[in-house]
Amino acid sequence: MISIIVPFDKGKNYLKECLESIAEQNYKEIETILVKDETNGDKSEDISDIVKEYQENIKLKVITMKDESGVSAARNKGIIEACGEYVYFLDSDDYVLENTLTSLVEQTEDDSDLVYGNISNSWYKKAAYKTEEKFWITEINESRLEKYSRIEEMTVLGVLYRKDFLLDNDIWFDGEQKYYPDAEFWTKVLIKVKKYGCAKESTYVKRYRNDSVNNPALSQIKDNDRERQKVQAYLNCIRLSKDNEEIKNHIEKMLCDYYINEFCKKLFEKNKEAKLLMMECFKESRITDLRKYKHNGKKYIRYYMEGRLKKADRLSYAMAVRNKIALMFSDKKHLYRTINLAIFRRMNQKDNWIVFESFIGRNCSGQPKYIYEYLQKNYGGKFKYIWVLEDKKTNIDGKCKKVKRLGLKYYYYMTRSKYWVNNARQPLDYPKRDSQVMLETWHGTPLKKLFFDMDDVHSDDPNYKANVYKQSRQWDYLLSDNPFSTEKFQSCFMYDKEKILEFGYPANDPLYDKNIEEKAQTLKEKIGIPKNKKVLLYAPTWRDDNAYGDGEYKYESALDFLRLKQEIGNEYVLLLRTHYWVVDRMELNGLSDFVINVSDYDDITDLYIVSDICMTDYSSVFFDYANLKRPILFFMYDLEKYRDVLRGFYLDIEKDLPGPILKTNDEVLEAIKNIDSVNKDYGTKYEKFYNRFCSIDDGNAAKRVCEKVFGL
Ligand code: C2G
Repeated sequence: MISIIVPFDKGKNYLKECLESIAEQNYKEIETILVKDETNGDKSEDISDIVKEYQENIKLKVITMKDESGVSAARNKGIIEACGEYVYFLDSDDYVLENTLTSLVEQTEDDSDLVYGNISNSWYKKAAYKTEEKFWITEINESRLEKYSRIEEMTVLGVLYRKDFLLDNDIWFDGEQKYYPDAEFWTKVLIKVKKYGCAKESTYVKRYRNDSVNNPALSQIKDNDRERQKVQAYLNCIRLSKDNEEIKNHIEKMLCDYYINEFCKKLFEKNKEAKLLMMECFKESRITDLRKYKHNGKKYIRYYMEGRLKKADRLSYAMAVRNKIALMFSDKKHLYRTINLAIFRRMNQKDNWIVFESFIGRNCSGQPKYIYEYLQKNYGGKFKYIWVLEDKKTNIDGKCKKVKRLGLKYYYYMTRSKYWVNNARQPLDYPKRDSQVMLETWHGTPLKKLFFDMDDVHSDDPNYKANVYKQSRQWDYLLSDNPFSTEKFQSCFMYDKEKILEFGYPANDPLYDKNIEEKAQTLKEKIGIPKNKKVLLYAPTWRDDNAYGDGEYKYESALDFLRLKQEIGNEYVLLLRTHYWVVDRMELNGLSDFVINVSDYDDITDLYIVSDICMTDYSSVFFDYANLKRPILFFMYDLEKYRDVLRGFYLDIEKDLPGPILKTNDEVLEAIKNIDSVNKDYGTKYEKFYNRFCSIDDGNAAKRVCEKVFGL
């Protein structure tokens, strides 16, 4: 029998996936020992429902720890409780693929001490696991050691241990080690192991955690003692391996690399205890060959071998100053930031300066545009208006200063202006002054789950949640269009309700303009829409998992433009509006008199005004468009994937949407051709939807916002 040892402190969702993966194992002769940290008493997470669900089929036994905590203590307890011939460590935030245990067991022989398998890393839950993720086989001979370049890579996971091998050799986890318990345990194993096997079909999936704010992994916890513990782990491994030349050499090599490349950075700021331990490491390791290290590396090692810690501090300080200067001149961004901090920050702040930015400077649109226009019209010269843009040629009505995003002038105006009005996230590391006021208007009512409400993050940046947390702490106000958004923004941004302005969206003000019909005619001419044609606006959103790189997404849709042209081209033109993250620009061969590509048109509000039907997928555009009470269609050709893997929704889409969900081109055409009956069918739902999401918008949102934020 195999005893699977699962330490748990928090993270119920992860735990469920983990236990589910045990239940799905082909191999059934198992027991599962869940060691639960309850040192927090009542505050510890209640997992009784999960325990109940899995109790029977994976023979789940729960042991609680009330006085001790940490992975080391939990695993040791698990070993003591284990009844199986073999033990297998599985962390509660990880999972195993179906054949993992069977293939490990198949490779055991009577006298083998252990069998090791593959370890793979993934950001995703099991349903979305991709086999192309980083993958390595954990060999335990010399070549396995070669694979480790850092002590934190040494892992006890993915391995089936014969329990008696551990007990006979007195191999336990060090209870003192909170962050790096695996290194010592694994060093002991490597020293003692005699016979082992390898199971190529076994896969342990180590899951990265994407929410370091609420649920940090051990490696993400910020703790001043972390570095000391790491050096202690090195020291213990060096001591343990003193009679095994090969293991000792490898650990010393890792130690030197870590010491030179990481530890010696800002040595002068380091904890004394960690430095003394590091000195101890060098004393015990007796490294003789320093030839492979560069000049300063050699010096650093010598100083610590000779106990001259002050000298090493001084060298580290000189290197830090040199690196800072080099960085400043190697990269404009650093230079500007330094000038900003050294010069602009010392200048006084201008109380009537306002910086506007929409969609990271890509255009002049959204709430910032309409707040700007309201102020220009009603308060003209009272303020100085600054627009942040990627392209300074962007057309903006009224007198304003245009500055290039992230250029030197950008820093100048950002630092000196009292107000910032934005509709996306500001640069992560922007040093905002306490006296500045930031109005985050955001850009839509969310259908798809955002930030802290998402389970997995499939877009590029794994630090998404931690970043948005940092950014949203700088917002003084967050604008909301309806009570629903107010509720969701509190959870998705972890944001205070008191700072949310539920005032409606300024960008929807023009949708209540009495002269909207005339405006539509003027805009149609400007865009080049033939007078005799009706307009279908197609405005889908982006796909998190389909990108060229950071913030550069691919166009993806199953919409068949040619077929649409053939069947409805006489009556309609189609305005193709890709999302602002999407960089692909479609070839429209043979479609020029049917499709007008308006992806680069500044303001989507104008496009709403000229359209007779709006078709989207999961984008928030329909919440705004619904203010017009015109028909809305939802082309959700990839609904299952988008809902179950990529994002998930805040609404019950079958019940709440104000239009039909269409999955094929046939269904799209059918709906467009019968748009009057679609209107009829969705009349009641539409009205309910309008009352729930659009009832605050009335054409005066900009006024309300300006009066509150600028004290007018
Ligand atoms: N947008 C656009 N063209 C599109 C899609 C969106 O101009 N084809 C603009 C609209 O102003 C829309 C906003 O970008 O309201 C947000 O678009 P979403 O597709 O919803 O995507 P995202 O930028 O991820 O915003 O809470 C807001 C959203 O749910 C998240």
